[in-house]
Amino acid sequence: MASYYERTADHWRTISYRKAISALRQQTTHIKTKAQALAIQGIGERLADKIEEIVTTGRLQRLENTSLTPEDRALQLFLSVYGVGIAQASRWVARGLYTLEDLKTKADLTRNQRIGVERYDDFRQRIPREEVAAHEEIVRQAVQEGDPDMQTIIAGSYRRGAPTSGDIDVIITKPGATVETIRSLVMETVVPKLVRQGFIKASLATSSRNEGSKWHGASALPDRDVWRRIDLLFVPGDEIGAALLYFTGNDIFNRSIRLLASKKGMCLNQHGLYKNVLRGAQRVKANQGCLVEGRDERRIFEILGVPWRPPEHRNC
Ligand code: TTP
Ligand code: MG
Repeated sequence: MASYYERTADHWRTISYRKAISALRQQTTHIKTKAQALAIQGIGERLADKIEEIVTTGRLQRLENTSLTPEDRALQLFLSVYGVGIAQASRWVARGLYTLEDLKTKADLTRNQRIGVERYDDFRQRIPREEVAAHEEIVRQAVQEGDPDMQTIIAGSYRRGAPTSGDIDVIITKPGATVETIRSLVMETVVPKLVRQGFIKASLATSSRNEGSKWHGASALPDRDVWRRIDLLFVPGDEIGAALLYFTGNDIFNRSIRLLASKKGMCLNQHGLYKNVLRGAQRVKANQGCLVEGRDERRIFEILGVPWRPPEHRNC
């Protein structure tokens, strides 16, 4: 609400929201009711109502109403296109672009964004569970034609038991294999083969940071014209436990288990659980620490002292 009022140059309301936010931040207990909110200096009736609404419903009607202007709607539309971030979306809106057609004809799109616009409806559709499995089956066959010992595992929301998924996350791994071995099999053999088969429709460029350990793209089943977002994740055998944990998510669960690790002087990431991690101010890591466990997902829970949570119970 504060940023909405800032955009509409309503200074008085902007300031009152800012004050309320900072007063809320300073509370040591969780504010759950209107009465608790009213007891805080700087929070009046109407703000207290909104706080209670957020706590009880998880949303705020008034905020949802702010997306009623054409600019707000355009911004939200552009932000939902694959490959588009807030800075780019805002620049397009400021230039007076409002529709996907405007983007196609008037914007200077990257290759990823062009695919995102052209396949907008496809990528927005949820993917039924059986279809996720069918995509993985095609990938698995191609992978195992190249190396019979290589395995594929579907992670993400599918592994958490979701009936539909936003994309398809496929881990490719093999005991003893390095990320280089897996990457070269996938990039030199599997992807070209699946492109020739017509299953892979497009490769999407990824940020250079993760270039080496994953491939992003789009795929479609032989009898269907709907393109799906698919990620192939290259996981060395030694890291499979930590990678399963990371790529199963969800992101909120990941955040809390990583925080727990850091409170115990350890560090958890997609490669492993590390101990003897030195931290300075703001918990910033001063060293990498030494690897305690990477291979076994259950062992990571044990070492952290957390009872095993099956993937279906990680929907936080
Ligand atoms: P996603 O595929 O983005 O999420 P998802 O599979 O849980 O849900 P969806 O059906 O919408 O695809 O990412 C897969 C997992 O990777 C996610 O569950 C947790 C992890 N992850 C993070 O921990 N942080 C992140 O910012 C992202 C993008 C993913
Ligand atoms: Mg996913």
